[in-house]
Amino acid sequence: MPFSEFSDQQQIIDYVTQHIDYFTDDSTLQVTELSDGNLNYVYRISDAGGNSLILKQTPPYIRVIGDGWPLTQDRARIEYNSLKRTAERCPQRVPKMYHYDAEHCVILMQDIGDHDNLRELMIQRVRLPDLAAQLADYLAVTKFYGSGMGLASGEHKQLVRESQNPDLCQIHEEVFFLDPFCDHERNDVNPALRDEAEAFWQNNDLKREVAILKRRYMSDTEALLHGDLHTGSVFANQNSCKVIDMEFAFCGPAGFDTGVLLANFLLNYCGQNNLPGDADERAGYQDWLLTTISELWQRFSQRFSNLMQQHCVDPSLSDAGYQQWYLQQLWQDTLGYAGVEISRRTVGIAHVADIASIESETARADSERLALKIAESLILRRSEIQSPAQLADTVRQLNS
Ligand code: SR1
Ligand code: MG
Repeated sequence: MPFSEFSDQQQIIDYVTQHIDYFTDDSTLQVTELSDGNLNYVYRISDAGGNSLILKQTPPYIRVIGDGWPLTQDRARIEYNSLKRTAERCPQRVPKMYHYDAEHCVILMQDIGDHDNLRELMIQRVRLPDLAAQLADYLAVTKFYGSGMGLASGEHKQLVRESQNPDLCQIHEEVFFLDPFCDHERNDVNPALRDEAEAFWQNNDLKREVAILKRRYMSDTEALLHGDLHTGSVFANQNSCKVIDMEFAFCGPAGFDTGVLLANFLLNYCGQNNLPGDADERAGYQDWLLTTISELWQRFSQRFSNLMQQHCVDPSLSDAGYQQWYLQQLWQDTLGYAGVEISRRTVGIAHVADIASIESETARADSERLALKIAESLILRRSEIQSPAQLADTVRQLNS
């Protein structure tokens, strides 16, 4: 019988103690529900001695909606495979996995409670000196070794097959590439932004470019993606960062992951115009965000370039001119998908706290207006904006 959900805390404790030998004293175990994403249940199980782990349970529906919106439990397998593959190449960037149970759609993993959600850290304007280097390395290694450059052809084809994730991809095909570019009933539009949203929906050049990006998203199996790499999927502290929530993973265009991440830095930039706090401090943080994007891209492209030069398994993809072209193309894809992510987080169904937490409707619309202008520029001008420096100039100009 398909597993639905644990009915009480004792069932969770029994599950953990029956499946792994992690706690020395089972008598003091406590369960705290942490679920804050849309899709799954997440619990922390801890003992009196300060030991703890996380149980993630994937129900056959979207958690925040309930069984009125069924959703495949195969997403637990997708997440498990992706976590496992990431751990093989970048063990520091993911929580350790202790147990996977395909039948019950449960993953037991390391508690990363000594890290905080990156979105929350950015809203509080916390600067993380090693973040760019850590994420650049994670992105370069996972994209390279999840592609036909780092994997033999047959292995890559096998990866493409085992990473088919049609139901979750369909959700993103709709909420990323359809809804934000038309007056869709699922959209959540600030009434104070209505005029700009209407104009956005009438931009046919934009729709054409989004269709081009969508076709690539739907048909290009270039590399194994995280698939939803926003700042809520990253946990960080001053020394470390970890990436979680891989249920949207599939083989798609590498620039989708880099783009979604970069977009969330820019969404925070837009929010900083109207979040509470000292204006100089907020402007200083906006500079830090643009510098961090630049450092992230420089480090990512350098690392990716080294991997291509030294570890490419396919001689026909080792040509230096091709590799240079590839990275430039990847930058353009990054900008395009960043524009799409910014669009969907501004006028689509799933907003982000960097802007949504701004209480005043008019102040929030001010940040959203900037977000839409940046989104439009990134999508339409992605081949003109050739470097992070040009991106920073573009963003600053739009914000002036
Ligand atoms: C139904 S909206 C799907 C989104 O929810 C999560 O917040 C993910 O970001 C996903 O894109
Ligand atoms: Mg998520």
